[in-house]
Amino acid sequence: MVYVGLGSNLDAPHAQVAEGINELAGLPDTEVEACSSLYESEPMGPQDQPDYVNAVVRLRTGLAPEALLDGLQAIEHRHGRQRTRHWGARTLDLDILLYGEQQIAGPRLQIPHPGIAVRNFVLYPLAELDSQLEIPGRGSVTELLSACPKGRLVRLDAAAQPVV
Ligand code: PH2
Ligand code: MG
Ligand code: MG
Repeated sequence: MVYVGLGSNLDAPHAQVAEGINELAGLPDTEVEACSSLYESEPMGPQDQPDYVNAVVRLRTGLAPEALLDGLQAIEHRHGRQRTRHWGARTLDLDILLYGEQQIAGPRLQIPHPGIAVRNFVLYPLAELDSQLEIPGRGSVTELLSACPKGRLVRLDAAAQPVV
C-alpha cells in the first residue's frame, strides 16, 4: 500500500487538493484506492502564511518509489509550485508517506516520510483510511495519534468537499 499526503495553502487550496487527487489517478499504472476527507490545518513552520488544506490518499501503483516521486513532482510543477522558503506557502505539495513496508533513506527520498509520526494533518487522515496501519519503524497510527495534539485541525464534512 502506498500513501501520499497532499497539502495546499495558496490559490484555492480545496480545489488544488481535489485536482491533485484526480491527477494522481492519472499517473501511469496507478489507481487511487481511497481518499481521506479534506482537513483544514494551521501552518506548521512559519506562521505568516495561510492555513492549509490537507488530505491523504492510498494508491495502488506499479511505479517504483523514485518513478512515483518523479510523477508527483511533475504534478506539483503543473500546479505552479515554486520552491521558496523552507516550510513556506505552496500551491500543491505531494509527499510519499509510506511505500508498503519499505524503508528508504536516500538523498532524494525518505520513506516513511520523516514527519509522519508527529504531524496531525498526516496522522488523522491516515487513521481515517486505516486505523490498523503500522508505520514501519514507528508504531501503529493509532498509538502515534494518541500522542499527537489535534491543534486546530478540522475535518471537513463530505458536503463541504469540492467535486472536481
Ligand atoms: N506542509 C509544509 C509546511 N507546513 N503545515 C500544514 N498545516 N500542512 C502542510 O501540509 C504543511 C505545513 C511543508 O511540506
Ligand atoms: Mg510536505
Ligand atoms: Mg513535499
